[in-house]
Amino acid sequence: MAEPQRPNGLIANKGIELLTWGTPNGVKASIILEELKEAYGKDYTWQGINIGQNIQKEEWFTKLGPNGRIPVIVDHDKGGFAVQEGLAILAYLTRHYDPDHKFSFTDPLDISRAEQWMAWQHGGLGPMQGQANHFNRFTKERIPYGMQRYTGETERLVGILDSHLKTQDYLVGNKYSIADIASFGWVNILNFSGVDIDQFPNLKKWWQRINERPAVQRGLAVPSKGGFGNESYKQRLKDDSEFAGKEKELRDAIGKAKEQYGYVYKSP
Ligand SMILES: N[C@@H](CCC(=O)N[C@@H](CS)C(=O)NCC(=O)O)C(=O)O
Repeated sequence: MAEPQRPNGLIANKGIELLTWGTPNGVKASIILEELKEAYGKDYTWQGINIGQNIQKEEWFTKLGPNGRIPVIVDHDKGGFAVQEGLAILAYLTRHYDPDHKFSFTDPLDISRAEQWMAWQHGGLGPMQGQANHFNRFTKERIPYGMQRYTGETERLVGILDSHLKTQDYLVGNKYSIADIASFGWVNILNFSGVDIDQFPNLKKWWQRINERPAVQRGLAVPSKGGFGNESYKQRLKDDSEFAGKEKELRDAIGKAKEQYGYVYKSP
């Protein structure tokens, strides 16, 4: 099959165009767009922006998303209005294209509750779990302090979600909404980040509940299905002994780093 052409500009002239990659932040946008498509028949166009090739740093892209990161949406029906940042994308899309509030709220207090969880995801879970991935997997040398600091912070933060979900199925108003979508992509790769989702039973049930939704599965497959979700990660541990060996070695290294710095799990 021929390689898709490297994106170098927008390709649609109506509706929403999504510029994205299959990452925990990227899937926030593709999941809500798939939900809106299923609920209201609202179609959208997407382009895969391979972040490994730094397409998100090119001028045509940063004119739309000045931060040079995915996801970004462009609304061709609103004069080419561009939106960057997951929270702003989730809020924009539901404000304009969720008239029945299937994934959003009308009560000002619920709107505030949703904003609080989404702000928490942007300021806490995303950055901390992102650094856990960085220190556990992407640095050339292993730095035990960073490994235990960020893996520990990720545990502390998902512990907060787990306690909140003890008495309710979803984060706000007991209804699946953009507040859940904001954190789902990160929780979906918790095992990859060095934290076992099985430690958090309420969170695990929430993750399963959301993961079962057909629109979520379709959203996770834009631009292509990734292999880092908790399900595929666990399956690979069973099927691939070399992978399982490397992962055990990483888990042991995280455990040792925690011991070295006297880390004790505590949430909040
Ligand atoms: N807070 C932003 C973060 C966006 C972000 O960090 N995107 C990452 C992928 S998950 C990215 O584009 N990384 C590529 C880069 O840093 O150049 C959001 O939630 O949308």
